Amino acid sequence: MRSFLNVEDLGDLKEALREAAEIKADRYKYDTLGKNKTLLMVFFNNSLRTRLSTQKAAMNLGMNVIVLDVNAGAWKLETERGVIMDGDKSEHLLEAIPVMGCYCDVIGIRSFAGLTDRDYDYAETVYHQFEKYSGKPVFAMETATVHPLQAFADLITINEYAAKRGKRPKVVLTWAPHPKALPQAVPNSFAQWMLAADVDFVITHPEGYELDPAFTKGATIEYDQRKAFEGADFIYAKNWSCPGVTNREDYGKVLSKDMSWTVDAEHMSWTNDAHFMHCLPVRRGMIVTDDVIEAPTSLVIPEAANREISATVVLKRILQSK
Ligand code: AN0
Ligand code: CP
Repeated sequence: MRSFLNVEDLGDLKEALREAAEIKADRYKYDTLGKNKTLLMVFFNNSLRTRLSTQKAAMNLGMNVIVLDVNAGAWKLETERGVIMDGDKSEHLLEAIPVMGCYCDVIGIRSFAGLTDRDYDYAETVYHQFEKYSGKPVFAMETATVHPLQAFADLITINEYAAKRGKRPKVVLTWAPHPKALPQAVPNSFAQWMLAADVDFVITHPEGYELDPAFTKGATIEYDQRKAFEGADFIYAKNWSCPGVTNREDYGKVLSKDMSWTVDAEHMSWTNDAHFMHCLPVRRGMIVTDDVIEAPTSLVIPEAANREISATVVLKRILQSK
């Protein structure tokens, strides 16, 4: 695997889940695979889980790790081509990327959507520049439109807990309110991965929040949140800003802060005693109430723990295919 962005990059999902279970049973099984190989993690945005779990995954495989926080100590980078660099940006990404490629064997990239230029974001411009100019295999640690390490960890978690229920699970992705504009990467990837998995999948959100059909084709969209929640085994909450599908000018905007969408105990009472999930970080009182996130059915911590597993599988695949 030279690039990890979409669910198809992983190939057969059942095989990937089998591999995840193997790693989970013995996470050091391949601890010499990465000897003298260096992972460079490049962060253009903040992170807690991705930073720690991906570094841990690399250490499980015996790799060395370098972390670069672009906005904390590196030169300010220009990303557009053809500009006169007379402002505050000292270096161009087109030099920085091949230089980064000189010092490592694999590169992970976190580069969120800017949420102002839909075409630029949805073309995955920054990620593809790393693919093209670094000379190394690359993987997404949340890029402009996707967060596949998260979606893979979510699938691993759903697979584990669905097995305990003994039925094909109903999984619901619900929009929930948030004070700031957030990217669509997490819901895009979650939808893409759920549609490739063996689950009944429903998406619910207020009108205007339709996700890009490239990620949701084939999913059931139910605008009535209560109807969507009925019979659900897993409730996956997430805020996202307007994807600009029905109205391009609204791209990246906060269209609603409707608190009736906050997942509380009453919402959960409509479900089949569902597990609550969220990728974290989460704002309590906005996305979910304290009692729901603290309930025994909440999976937010096991889900975060599985980030180490999804990252170990992905790095292992990258190392093995070199
Ligand atoms: C980010 C997002 O919504 O994409 C990261 C989530 C993993 N969240 C925030 O910026 C709060
Ligand atoms: N879920 C997730 O990716 O968290 P971080 O933004 O803290 O890495």
